[in-house]
Amino acid sequence: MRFLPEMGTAMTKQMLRELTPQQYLDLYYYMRLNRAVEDTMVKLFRQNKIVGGLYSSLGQEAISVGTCYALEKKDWIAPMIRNIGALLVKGVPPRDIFMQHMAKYDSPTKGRDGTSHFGDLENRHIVSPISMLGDLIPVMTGVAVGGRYLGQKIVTMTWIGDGGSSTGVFHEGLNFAATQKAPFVLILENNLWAYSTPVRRQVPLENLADRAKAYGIDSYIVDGNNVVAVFNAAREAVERARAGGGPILIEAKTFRRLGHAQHDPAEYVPKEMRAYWEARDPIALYEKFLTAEKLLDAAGKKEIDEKLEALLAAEREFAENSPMPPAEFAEGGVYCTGDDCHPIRPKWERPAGELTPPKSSVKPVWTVPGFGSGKGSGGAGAPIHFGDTRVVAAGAMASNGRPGKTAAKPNAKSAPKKAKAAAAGASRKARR
Ligand SMILES: Cc1ncc(C[n+]2csc(CCOP(=O)(O)OP(=O)(O)O)c2C)c(N)n1
Ligand SMILES: [Mg+2]
Repeated sequence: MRFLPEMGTAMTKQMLRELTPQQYLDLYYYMRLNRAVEDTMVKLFRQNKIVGGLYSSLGQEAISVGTCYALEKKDWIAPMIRNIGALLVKGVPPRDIFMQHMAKYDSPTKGRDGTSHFGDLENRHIVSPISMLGDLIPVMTGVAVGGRYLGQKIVTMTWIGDGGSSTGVFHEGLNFAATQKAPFVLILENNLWAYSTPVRRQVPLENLADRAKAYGIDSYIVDGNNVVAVFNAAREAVERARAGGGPILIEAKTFRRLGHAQHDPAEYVPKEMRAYWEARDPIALYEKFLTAEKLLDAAGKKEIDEKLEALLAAEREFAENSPMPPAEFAEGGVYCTGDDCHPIRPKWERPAGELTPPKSSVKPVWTVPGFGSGKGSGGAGAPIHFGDTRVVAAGAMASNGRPGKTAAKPNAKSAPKKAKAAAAGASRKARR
């Protein structure tokens, strides 16, 4: 495990990899945008214009923004409820987020969803959130492995909470990602609470990054309220994953400043705890840093304030003016209806040579006889298709463990008992 900048350490440029002035300011802009979008939605919620639940990433903006900013355009994300910042970095316009929560007709799901269950597979490479905590880990591992299969050199990323890291699928997914050496980065946002359960009451670990040890993968611990530290950790993890180093877990330590959602006043949170974290607001901390480093002055800040104000007023107006969907619309688009819904096709047809060493970045630990000799649905050679591989009778196995020339399919039902016993003995021998 590697420890990046300690919690509470003051930010200095020296301890971090240098960023360009534009990168420093982008991180600031996106955190401000993240907060402004959520502030606007709180207003809409209080006016009863938000249809579903409203969650908040107040105080956690540095995590969504700093991690997603480390990705390239072609990379894939799957955000959860507190990752609106990641959507914004990926280029989702605020109006889509507003309309989605207001269930408006022009929203990405055409008013069928009242929160953030939407993605963009075509352009921005966003997989929709899955409410069952942890399920996105195997899904994004699949996307990562799929991208490698297609030679795309992509990295995938998703986020999980301290509570979500105790689900079974978190462990199954991370184990799967580790064994597959998937180019996948998992961000564990430890905000100390899962609903009203403090992290200490649900997991006996000081550092949730330790979960990575069980799967033999590397992990980082980072101050989740320090956007540059988060970005640097994510950038390093993304580079390593892209280079074939396998998945990496980043634990970002932070605090959930509001309740689980708007309905929850979070009175169970000790006052001193809240006060401690409020004093470590990621945007206020970063503003101080930018000012001290002369990257932002009063005029620059005013410019960003005005830009955000104008943008959000226009986006909110658009969203409010969008109609509600017609009632009869509710019954459509519930299930995939084929090409008009989901015109994406699996791309199986690649020659085995492209997928096996030395071209493949994964070393095989064993080989399958007949691998690559099967037929794909289109009739061409299918490199991963075991159905057409000749089944080798144990007796036909040559002493080197490879199939002999006259392989025949064994028929368990009709084979005489004696022959079956001999075959079983031979296969035990072959295994030895
Ligand atoms: C598998 C599963 N179990 C329970 C829930 C209900 N649920 C939704 S959010 C939540 C708390 C999550 O806490 P945490 O993972 O720490 O994320 P945070 O809300 O703090 O960001 C729970 C229990 C769920 N969505 N999925
Ligand atoms: Mg939590």
